[in-house]
Amino acid sequence: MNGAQALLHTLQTSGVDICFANPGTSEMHLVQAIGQSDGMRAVLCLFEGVVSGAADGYARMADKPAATLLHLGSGFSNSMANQHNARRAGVPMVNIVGDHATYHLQYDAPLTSDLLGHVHLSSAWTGVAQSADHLSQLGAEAVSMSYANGGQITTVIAPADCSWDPAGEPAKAMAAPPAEPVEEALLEQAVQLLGNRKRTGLLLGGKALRSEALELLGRIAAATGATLLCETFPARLQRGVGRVPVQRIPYFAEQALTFLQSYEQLILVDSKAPVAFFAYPGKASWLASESCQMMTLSKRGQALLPALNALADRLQAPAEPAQRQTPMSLPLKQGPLSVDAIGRSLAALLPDQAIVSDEGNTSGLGIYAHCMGAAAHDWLTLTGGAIGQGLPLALGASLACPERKVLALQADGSAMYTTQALWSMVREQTDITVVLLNNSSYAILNVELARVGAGIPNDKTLSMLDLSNPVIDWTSIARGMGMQADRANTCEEFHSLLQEAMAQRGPRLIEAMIPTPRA
Ligand SMILES: Cc1ncc(C[n+]2csc(CCOP(=O)(O)OP(=O)(O)O)c2C)c(N)n1
Ligand SMILES: [Mg+2]
Repeated sequence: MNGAQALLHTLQTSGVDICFANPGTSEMHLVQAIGQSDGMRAVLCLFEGVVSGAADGYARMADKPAATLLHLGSGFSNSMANQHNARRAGVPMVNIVGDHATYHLQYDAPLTSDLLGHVHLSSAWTGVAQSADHLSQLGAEAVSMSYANGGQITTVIAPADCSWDPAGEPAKAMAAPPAEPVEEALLEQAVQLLGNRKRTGLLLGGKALRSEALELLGRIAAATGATLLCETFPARLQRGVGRVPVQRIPYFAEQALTFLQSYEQLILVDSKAPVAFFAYPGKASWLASESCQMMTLSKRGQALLPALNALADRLQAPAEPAQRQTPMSLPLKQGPLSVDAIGRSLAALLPDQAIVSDEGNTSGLGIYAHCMGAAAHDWLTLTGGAIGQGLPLALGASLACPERKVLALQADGSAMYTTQALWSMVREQTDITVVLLNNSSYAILNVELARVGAGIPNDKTLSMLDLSNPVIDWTSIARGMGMQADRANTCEEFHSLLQEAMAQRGPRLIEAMIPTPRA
């Protein structure tokens, strides 16, 4: 057995059974070891941003890490934007990054770079292998540490000689670090705040947005009159019919300020204090009212369910939550296609237990609102704001949950960052429907341009936010990667294509031609 084979063995006995890969020469022994393994699924991705985004989507749905396989500093840095989104999502992920052989580094060959510098930007734990045996030991540690703090990114740097040198026994799997309990004093403080009759919001993020936690929070709301609020960009929100609904904080700062103004108290549950996504001249960054009292009940990675159970008990919460979502969809529209019409169709057609990867950007927010009363589903969003996440995330989510329909709500500009994901969706025979929202524009940036007060834009400025010259033909792009694709210009065409897609399995793309917003 060589170091690469020992590492593979250790990863698998540690529960890692899928690897999103874009390898190079320094990873050839690892590729060979994956090829020889029975239990490790290998998913080739044609850009590293697809690798990291897919590993994120996989982890959000499977609650365990995928491995990535990346090529030296340049390969790793190509994966960076979606590493960032994954870090913000708080998911477990295990990067395996090949490096030059230990004795080769001194020669500064062309692909040599500051690999640790790249890796440290997103990785909470990093190990650099010194030998073949050390490599599999680091594999065990990396998987274990990926579960720390509720989920984090770990990286094993694998010099080529550590992969090809002979190894002894593969390292044994290591237990995940235990979650810390929520402090007693904080539970007591929450009981006090929830009982003082002030207007209180429970601001939820992370794992507090899973259905089991939401049930408890809904009961706590029923006992106390508190309102359940949701961070603007949740990693995974379980919603739809039968679930406990939450109110999502708006994206635009002025709307968020108004939304939060009346809350005298905010109790943070696995979430951060609400701040504006960007600064705008003369506008507030801090979104809660100045007099709002804020407390953190639980932080990411703490044992949330026992704490919520204890809180519900102390408050003698009723068995039923304050609210439960009932079915809701609006009548379908006719005529030229619009975001509103897409939302209505989705609300009506989303199958039970669908997974939505929302990188719809300007279109996504409206469609989200429409789907409130759709069948029970999981909604995944752009946690770190670095676009190019939606398609890879859908790919990973689908591989984690192959029996569930995945819908990628995908804005056109963002889709161009990681289009290669379409190819892997086809190759892996995923059950993904991509709704490609073609507005031929960086629409949000037209809005932001006005909001930051940069002055009256001229044509040259506006051209930097415009995707209509030439218009991107998404139907052809998808077909070029082997994916069934159709274009919808009207509400009726869209609805019938979506209906067809929801009724069958397999990857396909619906290019939704929606109006181009004008600045
Ligand atoms: C990695 C990264 N690069 C650039 C940006 C800046 N940016 C934010 S939104 C956006 C354009 C989004 O356009 P599109 O995806 O078509 O969505 P639309 O606004 O049209 O709904 C850009 C370039 C970013 N957020 N992340
Ligand atoms: Mg667009």
